Amino acid sequence: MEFHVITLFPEMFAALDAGLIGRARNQGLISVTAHNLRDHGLGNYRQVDDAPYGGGSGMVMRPEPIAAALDAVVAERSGLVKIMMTPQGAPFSQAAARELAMADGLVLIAGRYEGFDERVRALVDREISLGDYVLSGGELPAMVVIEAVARLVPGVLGNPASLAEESFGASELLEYPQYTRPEEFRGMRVPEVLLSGDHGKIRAWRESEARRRTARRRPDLAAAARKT
Ligand code: 9D3
Repeated sequence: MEFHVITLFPEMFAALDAGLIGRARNQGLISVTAHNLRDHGLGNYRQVDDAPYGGGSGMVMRPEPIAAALDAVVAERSGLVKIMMTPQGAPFSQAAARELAMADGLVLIAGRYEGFDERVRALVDREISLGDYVLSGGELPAMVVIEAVARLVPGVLGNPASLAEESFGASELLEYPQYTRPEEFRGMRVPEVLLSGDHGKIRAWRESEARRRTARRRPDLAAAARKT
């Protein structure tokens, strides 16, 4: 699967050289290419932004450089889903990641400044937000989307059992508490049931802990899980 990003800060995407995503790229399972929006900037100053019509503070991303960058990426490629990263987009979710993983590739547009010229919306297939908090641009959100989607590409996760287990959706429970060695750490002991070797009892304990924890911490998920 191909991931393309249109950004003023292509160097930020070096973060995706590391870890699972880096390995998947080296194996040729996915590719990640950051395209510098400045290369499509206007005039001698390669301008990509301008003052808002009607006045107001801050600068707005002009549509032409984004259109030119999108055209350059999409040329001679098919099956790419075009996505704008914006605080006004649909909240990102595991369900959205699953949908996007069916595409041949994604083109993510990461903005800076106060936002995009409204007409950029006409150039994309969808708009995604990471959630209701203020960031400085769309680069980190774009990386989050790439990581979440790339993990769903066959072969990227070494261990497909972990993929089967993590069917995280609107109607799933939080994870049960996990322990490893030592049996006692700073006076805190591993629950006796996990040392018992009774796999039926262990399964029941994990399920009830997952329910209890979800009810306390995520009543929204607990309500959704009750309906299934
Ligand atoms: C503080 C500025 N805001 C009010 C004028 C508007 C605003 C503009 C641009 C707020 C954030 C941004 C930059 N953010 C993104 O490009 C972004 C984002 C985010 O800030 N939060 C969650 N998801 C996303 S996706 C892209």
